[in-house]
Amino acid sequence: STGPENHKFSLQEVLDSFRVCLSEDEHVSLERYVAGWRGLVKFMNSLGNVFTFISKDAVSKIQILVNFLNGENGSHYVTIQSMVKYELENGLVDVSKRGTHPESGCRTLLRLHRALRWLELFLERLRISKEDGKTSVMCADAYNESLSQHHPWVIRKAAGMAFCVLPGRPTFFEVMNVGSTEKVVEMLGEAVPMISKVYKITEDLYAQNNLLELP
Ligand code: 1Q0
Repeated sequence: STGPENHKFSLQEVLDSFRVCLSEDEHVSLERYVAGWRGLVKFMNSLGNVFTFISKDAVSKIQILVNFLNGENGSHYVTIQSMVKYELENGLVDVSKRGTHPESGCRTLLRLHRALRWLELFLERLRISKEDGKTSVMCADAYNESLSQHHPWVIRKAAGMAFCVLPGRPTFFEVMNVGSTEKVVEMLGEAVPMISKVYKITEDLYAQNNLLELP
């Protein structure tokens, strides 16, 4: 078989999950979105133990969403759009302060959504970087421009420390398992706009429903 378990992990496949999670009418498949995140976590863990504190939180968020998908109301969780509609119409979201629904699908996905913006910014920096580019700087800049605004000081501090021990650009490109530098750059050139599109659709949906500050 040619299942993903049976060949060496490639970032290309992971980023493809974000491509195929969009339907023609711009609905976002939750299952595929989650699959994309699973792959990213796998990639992250292959970078070393220091990064598991970061991936742990992503893993638990993924699990919350998988439980909804596999639960008795799973049919309402097929797309991000249907999830938002279902949870809002049924009062399943804590909208202003944490209460009876501290782990709604909407607030859980929002955390991953914010992290997706970091990924978009980071990958774009990586794409345009020169041979001597520092991944730690690219990563930190992308983080400061996005996700950090939602994190308390102590997490920002810990993230900053993790960035410092990131492997260099050559190792990164190698772990991605896409091929030559030119191939990587080409792959990123296709992947980044895809991620950006998924991000934008989710952002607009959340903005329309006043969900961007969910506790
Ligand atoms: C490769 C280096 C990765 C650097 C990623 C930046 C992440 C910053 C630090 C995140 C710390 C997470 C600790 C927990 C935070 C939570 O408090 C927070 C809010 O949740 P809650 O329930 O408390 O309200 N959670 C989050 O903000 C979610 C954060 C998830 C971050 C997951 C990032 C995983 C990214 C993996 C992609 C790595 C692959 C890069 C591929 C590059 C290809 C060359």
